[in-house]
Amino acid sequence: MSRIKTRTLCCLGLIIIVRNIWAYQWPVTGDHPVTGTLGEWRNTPIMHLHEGVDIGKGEGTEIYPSAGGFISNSPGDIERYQNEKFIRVENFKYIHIVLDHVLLDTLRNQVGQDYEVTAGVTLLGTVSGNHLHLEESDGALNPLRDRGLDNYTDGADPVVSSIEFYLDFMSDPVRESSYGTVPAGSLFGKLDILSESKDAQSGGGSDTVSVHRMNYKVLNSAGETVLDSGDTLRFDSVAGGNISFVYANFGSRQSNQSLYYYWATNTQTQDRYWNTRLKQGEDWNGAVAAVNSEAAYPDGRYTVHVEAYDIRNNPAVQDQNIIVDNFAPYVKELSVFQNDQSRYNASWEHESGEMNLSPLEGERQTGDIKAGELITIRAEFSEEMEEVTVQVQDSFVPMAPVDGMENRVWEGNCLLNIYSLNT
Ligand SMILES: [Ca+2]
Ligand SMILES: [Ca+2]
Ligand SMILES: [Ca+2]
Repeated sequence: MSRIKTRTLCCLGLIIIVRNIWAYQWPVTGDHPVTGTLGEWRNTPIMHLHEGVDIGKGEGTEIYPSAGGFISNSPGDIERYQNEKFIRVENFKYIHIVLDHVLLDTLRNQVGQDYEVTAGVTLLGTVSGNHLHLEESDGALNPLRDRGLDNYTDGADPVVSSIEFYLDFMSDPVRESSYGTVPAGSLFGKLDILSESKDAQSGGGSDTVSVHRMNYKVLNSAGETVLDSGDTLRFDSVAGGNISFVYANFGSRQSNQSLYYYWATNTQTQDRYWNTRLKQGEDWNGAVAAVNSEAAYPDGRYTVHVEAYDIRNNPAVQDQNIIVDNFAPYVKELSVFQNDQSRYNASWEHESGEMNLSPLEGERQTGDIKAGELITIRAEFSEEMEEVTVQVQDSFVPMAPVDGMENRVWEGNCLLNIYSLNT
């Protein structure tokens, strides 16, 4: 027993040590407000995803290495780096700084030699503007992650402020934007979901930074989740990311450094879409359905739910009610009753993969329909109907839904004058 106890304690001790080693200190002392996060829209000098974290400290703030190691600027390029205002220590890059004179002289005198700095001790320089940009592995790592910058906290929630739909044309944002938004009341085909969203940072940081991740869900009218995208956008890294897949950049949906229109349907590296016409059981870019009965999202009412999170998992959600309408409705079954007895019944279904209607086996015509007496007509449709018109002889039969909120089964009564009924 005592041996097992001792080993468990050793393991716990090891875990604590590893955590401390993996976190690294902030490159500035005192408070460290975050004013920019990984993955934000930038156009300086060209459009790209923000590759680091901005720490909002004013001009003259001293900068020390977050982690020790060797300065990895090429020594012969020190003058150039001084002009471009950055220094690289191992895989960390400190940008927008005035290099320290002592450090600069040392580097000039040691051209061709490795120069080692100590975390939190060696003065690298001072902030040249209103913030320090800290980059880790050229944007392949997020410094705000667990075991990144030590004791990073953020209690301010992100927000998702809009959900819009656009027709998707693969890798062609110009064509997407030229069609404008698609009304949520009649969505069809392949769609892109565009969502304005942003995060805020507590501790004196900016209230217009990028969210850390985003996903979308589609819920049917019963509230069941019929599509869960998982994280589409996620800024653990921006290496290899394509900014055109992440942000909208057109007309009234022009993203900028503090306004973010995210394509929630895309990933950083893939232009995707939500195919509202997808066949059941297919991947997102698989085969399409020909009829409602084989569709993953049969025509009807749904709710699209966009979720965004910051890197501390503070959430934001927004719902948008929509109607999906990819298929023309058809009559699945028609019945005629008189005196509570079935007098006529016929039903149809689409032939698999085709749009032809075929009578089902067992179509039958039963009994006589008597003139001069009321008949009840019941029609069941392949999907929810807004309005149904039935004409018998020269008059219209008032029809009303009889299946609650479903609006698929409609009934109406009329008086039959002539001994015949054509359907
Ligand atoms: Ca936040
Ligand atoms: Ca897309
Ligand atoms: Ca329809």
